[in-house]
Amino acid sequence: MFNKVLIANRGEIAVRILRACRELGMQTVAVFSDADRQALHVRYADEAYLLGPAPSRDSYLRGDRIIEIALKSGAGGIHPGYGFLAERADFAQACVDASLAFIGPKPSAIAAMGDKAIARSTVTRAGVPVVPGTEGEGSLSDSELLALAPGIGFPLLVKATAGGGGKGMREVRSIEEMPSLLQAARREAEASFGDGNVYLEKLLEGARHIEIQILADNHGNVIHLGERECSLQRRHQKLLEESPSPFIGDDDELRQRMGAVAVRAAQAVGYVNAGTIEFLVDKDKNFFFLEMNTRLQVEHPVTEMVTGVDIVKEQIRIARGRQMRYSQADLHMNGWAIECRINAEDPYNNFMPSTGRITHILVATGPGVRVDTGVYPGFEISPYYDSLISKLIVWGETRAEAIMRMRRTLEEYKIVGVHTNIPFHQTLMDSHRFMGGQYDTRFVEERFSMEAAEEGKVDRSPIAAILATLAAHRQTKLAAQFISRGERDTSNWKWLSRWERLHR
Ligand code: MV4
Repeated sequence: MFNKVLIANRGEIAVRILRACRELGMQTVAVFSDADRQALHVRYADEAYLLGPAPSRDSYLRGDRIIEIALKSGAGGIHPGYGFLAERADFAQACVDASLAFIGPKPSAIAAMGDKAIARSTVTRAGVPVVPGTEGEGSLSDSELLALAPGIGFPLLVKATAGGGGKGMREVRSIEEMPSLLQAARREAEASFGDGNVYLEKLLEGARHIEIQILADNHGNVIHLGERECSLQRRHQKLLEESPSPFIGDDDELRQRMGAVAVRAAQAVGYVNAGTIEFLVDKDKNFFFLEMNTRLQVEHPVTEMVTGVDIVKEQIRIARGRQMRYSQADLHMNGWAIECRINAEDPYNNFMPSTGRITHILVATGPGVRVDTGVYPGFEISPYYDSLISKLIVWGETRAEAIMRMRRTLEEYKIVGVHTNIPFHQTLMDSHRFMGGQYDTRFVEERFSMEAAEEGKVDRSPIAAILATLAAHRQTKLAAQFISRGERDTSNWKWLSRWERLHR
């Protein structure tokens, strides 16, 4: 059994995992790239080793080097976090071959769920409902797909079997446009995954994207931790998640049915450790399996806030062969949690990534607030990795309290030096459809605009003056005190009355 963990990741998730290790009394090993010499995860760990140059393929994707470092440092377990090597069956196998515990599922479960066509047929055999589409595990030619399409019906989606997250996906509205869209999907899948294989699914329009967190140990126990609502996305990047889902709300019967189905899907591949089953839920509350993510997810904190379970600690215990500390009967969802992903990007300029040095941060704190971050003042945001700089998570007794708290927290949070999408989240918090929980997967792209925020926009010149002062005093710690609260209408009274009107 291991007492030392290597964290094969960076940024906020590496810090999150380091904290769990520390609380469990375990020793930690960090790895880092040239671009991350000054990173927080390096400072937090007991030991840290350089992997190589900044590009991921030369650093965080170097499974061979990471295993070598684990063996050299005496780490007995490797936590992959999310992204990078987290869902690579070959890496999980290489860990096992080196007698290292991969803190995640078995390689066979990663592989079975990694091929979306195999995942569909495997869970179907276990009685899990899937969206109508092509069946079986083999690859189908264009002519076979064209012959099957009318039976499925239009509109439909062409999806990459190696895909997930929307890459290599094409919407097809008629048989005429299908041949060229099949080619486009195959080309994109080939370029992204080195595998051009595709399958078909009927397109479900206006559906919600809701996922169920599960945990499974090596003793045959599998439990679910309720759902997360993930419909607020832009170009397949999630921006905000909440738990419970406002669509499921107090329909505990639906929650338990979806949870039981998620448990069955996990059992179908002999799943162990933390995982997530994604569902599409239509307006009549019919739900369909989409795919399983065989990793810890970015948005796991909202589930932690409402269930009280520390998912990362539980992952480590499970990997050490222990029994889970919870049974299904122990788990209850308490209150409401919302997570805003704070990205270094400009919401006023088509969400363009923003790089540069963070000069000042005023962190939001206070009751019911959690901030998971990998940055600090002085840290340089490089273009090499994703733009997530922190996650702002709030808890409230009710959804209304959580939204009020998120508004307050977004007001408090100041990051100077790079653009962030904080104004996007503030606009979202003011949106009537968000307040009412009435949104689906197309909301951000089709019905939401930053213009609404621009409308009542005030003269920003005082802020410019303050920032100029800040720049002049950047050497002094005092300068941070000058960051103003901004001229936004910060009164909650107007907002409260809106809320009440909406719920009359
Ligand atoms: C779908 C779908 C509708 N019908 N499948 C997107 C990423 C991947 N996890 C699966 N995804 C979807 N699959 C069927 N049969 C809707 C989505 C979807 C989506 C689609 C377009 C734009 C944004 C979206 C956000 C979430 C899910």
